[in-house]
Parts: sequence; C-alpha cells; structure tokens
Amino acid sequence: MRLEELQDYEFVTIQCHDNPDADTLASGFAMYRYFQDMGRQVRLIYCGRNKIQKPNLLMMVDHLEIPVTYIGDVPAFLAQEPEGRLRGLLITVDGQYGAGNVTKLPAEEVAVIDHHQVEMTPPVKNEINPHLGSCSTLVWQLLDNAGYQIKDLHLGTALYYGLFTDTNQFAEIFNPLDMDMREAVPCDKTLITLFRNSNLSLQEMEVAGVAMIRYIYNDDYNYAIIKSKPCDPNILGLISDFLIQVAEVYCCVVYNETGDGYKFSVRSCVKEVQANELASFLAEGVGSGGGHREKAGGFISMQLYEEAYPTLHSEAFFSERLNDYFDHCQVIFCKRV
Ligand SMILES: [Mn+2]
Repeated sequence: MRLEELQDYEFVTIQCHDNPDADTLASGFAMYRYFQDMGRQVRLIYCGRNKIQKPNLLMMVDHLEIPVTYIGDVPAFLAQEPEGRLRGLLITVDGQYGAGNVTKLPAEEVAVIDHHQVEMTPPVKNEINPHLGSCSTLVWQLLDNAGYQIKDLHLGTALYYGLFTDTNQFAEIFNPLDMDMREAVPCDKTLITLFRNSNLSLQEMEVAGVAMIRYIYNDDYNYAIIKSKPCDPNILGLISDFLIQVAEVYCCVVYNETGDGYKFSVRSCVKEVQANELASFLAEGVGSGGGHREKAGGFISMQLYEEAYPTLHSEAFFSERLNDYFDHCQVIFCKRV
C-alpha cells in the first residue's frame, strides 16, 4: 500500500492500540503529522480501560509534544459522529482493526498499518509486515516511499524510540530496514537516555521493593513466587526481571490481584521451562497466558478462579500449579542429528 492511496478523505482518525506503547505512539504521531501536512482534519487517539501511566511514555508524549487523546467513553465519542460511526478514514497503527488490543470503532473506511502477524482478515487498504522490528520502521518506509522527509527532531526521536523499545533496546534488531531507519531519522539521544531511565515512579519503586522482601522459594524445582501489591503490569515485569537474576532461581512468577482477577508475569532462564508454556499452563481453564521463551505473562479471571478453586488462596494456587507443572512435565533431551 502507498500512503497516496489514503488521500480520499477529509477526516482522518489515527488509532493507537489500547494500553499504548512507544511504538504505537510514534507510528501514530508520524501518521498524524503526515495527514496534517496534507491539509487533512486529523486526530490521534487511543481507547481501552487504562490511560497511559508509565513514566517513560508520559515523558515521551510530553517532551515530543505528541497530540494524542484518550477516549475513555467510546459510546459518547461515537455519538458525536454522524450515524454513530467515524467520519472518513480510520487507520490503526501497530495493531489490527478488530484485534483484541484495538477497541473496534465503526468507521466509513478502515486501513491497517502493522508489524505483527496477520490476526484478522485485514481491510483492503493495509500494510502489514511482520518481519520488521517496529511499526515505526514501517511508517518511516511508507513516508519515505511517499517522498515525505522526516526533518523534525521530535518526530525522528519518537520513531527512534519506538524501534528502540520494540527491539529490546536494539538487541533484537535483525532487519536491515530497521537499521536504515535508526540511521536515517534525526534523533535527540539525550531524550532517549532520559526515557530509557524512566521506567517507574518512586511510588512504584516502593511497591517493587516491598514485594521483593517476601517470596516463596522451592529448592526442588528452583522456582520463586512473589505476590505484589496492586501495580502496573509493567512493574510486575520489572520485579520478575530482577528475580530471575537470582542464581538459585531458574524460573519465577510474579503476580498481583487486580479488580477482576490476577495478573502475572513469568520468567525462565533454563531451556527445560519455556516461559510462554508455563504461563499458558498456569492459566489453563481460568484465564490465558503466553509470550516468549524467556518472558511471558497472563491473566486469571477472578470469576473462573473462584468457581474452580473456591477455598484456595492465590499463593497456594500458584505453588500447586508450578509443582504440577514440574511433576508432570517430562523433559526429553534429543541428540542433535
Ligand atoms: Mn510495535
């Protein structure tokens, strides 16, 4: 798809995925600027249950002046539109229209720009490239193909940071196009350093610190479990990233209670336990879990949990599930042929 194919509409809405990350914000920002420069009436939005609260993202929006608006009340938002659907073109960035992490908004015409595997039947107008490290790279390529040069330092810095965060600080950058983008855009490295070092608030540091005082450790299977006070899922990830670095801990689960269930984060540093498999095992029948080999996470629904385990407290649940996992999983080592 070429951006020139998206020129037919006077009104353009760019939608980031719910619980936005730096990549979707940067991609949306770039599309916003493009359509603004084309003289369109454009707006940049995101929906979902939560407003952005991660410090690095708040700083990104603030310092780079990203004009993004949170739509907390979708029915009210749609009620302002003619016929209860968005006027003109809706573009989802870094997420696919109708996918689980993109609140579905009815619109006159829809386009998708994304770098994940195809999840839904995409609309006719789409650019989906799962081989790229970030959607920021994809947007940069589309802009480049349209002859749109990125000279603005704020926009360049946003795209650079989008790629930086989506590729584990460039450690997982494989596609030459990602490297090209990294070299090509103007970037304020001072701001990147600032964002990179703004992962949690003082209050969250305290939550993490308190959580780490109490743990369950199983020395037969070398796993650890920590229950944290309510906090952002990202903080669960930070605590488990820390916990997995303990020499005696081969895999770990860090969780907390949210209003309607348990959110958990899983880490593993041994090949016998894949974090994504363990996450899906833990949530089996009561929620869902998944992710990558070393890092994963999931959610357990309180309603399903209480139906299945009416008297079991959560620490016991996680310990028992982990013991089950180790007792019943057979590890088969195969010789390479
Ligand atoms: Mn992304």
